[in-house]
Amino acid sequence: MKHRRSDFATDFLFGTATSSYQIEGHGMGGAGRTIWDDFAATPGNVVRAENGARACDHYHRYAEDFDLVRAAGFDAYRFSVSWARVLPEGRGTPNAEGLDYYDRLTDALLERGLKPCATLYHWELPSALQDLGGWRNRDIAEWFADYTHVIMSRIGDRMFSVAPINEPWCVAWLSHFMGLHAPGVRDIRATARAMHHVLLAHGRAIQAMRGLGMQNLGAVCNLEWAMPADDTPGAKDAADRYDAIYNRWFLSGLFKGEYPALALEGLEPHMPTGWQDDFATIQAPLDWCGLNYYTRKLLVPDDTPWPALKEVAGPLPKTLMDWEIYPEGLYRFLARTAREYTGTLPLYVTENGMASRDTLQDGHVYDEGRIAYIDNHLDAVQRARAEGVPVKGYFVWSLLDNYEWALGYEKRFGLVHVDFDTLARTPKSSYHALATALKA
Ligand code: GBH
Repeated sequence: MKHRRSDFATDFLFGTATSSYQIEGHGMGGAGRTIWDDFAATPGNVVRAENGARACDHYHRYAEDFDLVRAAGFDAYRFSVSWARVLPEGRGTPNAEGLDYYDRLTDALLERGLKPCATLYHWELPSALQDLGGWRNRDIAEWFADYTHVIMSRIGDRMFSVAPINEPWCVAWLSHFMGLHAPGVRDIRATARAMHHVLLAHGRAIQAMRGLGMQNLGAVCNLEWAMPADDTPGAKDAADRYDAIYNRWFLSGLFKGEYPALALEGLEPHMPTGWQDDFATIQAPLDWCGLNYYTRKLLVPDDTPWPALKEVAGPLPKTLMDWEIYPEGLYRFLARTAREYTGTLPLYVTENGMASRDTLQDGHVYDEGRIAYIDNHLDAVQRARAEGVPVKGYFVWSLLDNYEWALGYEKRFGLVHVDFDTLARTPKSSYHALATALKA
C-alpha cells in the first residue's frame, strides 16, 4: 500500500466492520427467527437460498477473529447487535444467552485494546415484529427504543460509539420499494412509511441512549454518487431524483429536519399522518456521522411510474459486484456532507471495500485489487482532510468473507478469507498489506 498510518493524524482511527447476521451464525444461542431467515427460505430471493444459520460461526470464534483484528493493528471494530438474539420475539423477555454473548464480545474487544463501535440494527428484524407490520408500523420506533434500552443497559457503559441503524436507505427503499432485501416488499406506501419510521426509530434510540448517559452517538448512511448518464436534461433530472431519494433524504432528515422536495414529490401522498411533527425526535443531536461508500450510479429517465429513472452500466473498472470503482465519489461526499449537512461534526467512513475473485495458491490468498481499492479511497479521505473536512476514521468492509445478503456466500468482501466448509480463516494479501501500513 502507498498509505501508512503515519500519514494520518495520530487520533485518526483505522477499523474494520462486520454485521451480526452476516457472520455470527443465527441458528445458535437462542436467537429468534428473523426476516432474513424467512426471506432466504422463499425460493428466488437469495442465490442458492443460502441463509445466515451458520455463516462464519463467529458466535463461537469471535476471540480468534478479534485476535486477527488486533494483530493487523486496527484501533476499532465496528459490529452489530442482533435484535432477535437479544429479544427473540422483538419485545418481551430477553434471551439471557444473547445478552451474555454481547457482554463477552465487548470485553473480548477491550481486552485486545480495540474500540467497540456498535450498530443496533443491520437488517435482521425479528419475524415477530414483521408480523405486526415491521417498518410500516409506527410502533416500531418504540419497540426499537425499548430494545436499545435493554442491550445498552448491559453493554452501553463500554461502547466507544454507537449508531442505531445501518443504512436507512437499505432498510426502507431497497427492502420495501425494490424488494431486493427482506422483507421483499414492492410497495410505494410501505416505502414511504419505512423511509420515515426508520428515522423516527433512530431518533427514539438516540433519546433512549442519552437517557442512559451515553455519548459518542451517531448515524450511518449509505451514499452512492448519482450522475446523469448523458448530457440531456432528462438524465440530469433522473440523477437529481436519485440523489434526493438515496442520499439526501436521510442526511436532510437527520441534520436539517426536512425532506428534499424532489423525493417528497413522489412519497408525500403515502406518508404517515403527522410526519411533519416528528423532526424534533429525528433530529436528536448527534456526535458524529458515518458514511458507507462503495460506488457511483449513472442514471437516465425511464418510462415507469415515479421515480421514473433507471441505472445504466458505466465505463469504469468494476468490482465483482459489478459496481464501478469511483474513489472521487467518496471525496465529493465527504466534502458535500460537511458543507451542506454536518459542518464541523466528525465524519467517519464506516464502510468501504470491494468484492473480488481472490486467488488461492499454496495457502496464500491473493487480492491485490482490494489493496488498490483501499489505497485509492484513502487518497480521497486524505484529499478531504487536507481541505479541512473533519474525517476522523476509516473502516474497511469487511473483516471476513461473509453472507452477502441476496448474493449468498459467493461474493467475498473479507480481508480474511473464510472457507465455508471448514470455517478456516486465512488472511489475504490485503490483510497483510494493511497490517504493514498500520505499523508504519
Ligand atoms: C453494505 O451496503 C452493507 O452495509 C453490508 O452489509 C454489505 O455486506 C456491503 O454493503 C456490501 O454489499 O445495485 O440496486 O441492487 C452498501 C449499500 C446498497 C450498496 C445496495 C449497493 C446495490 C443496490 N449497498 N446497493 S442495487
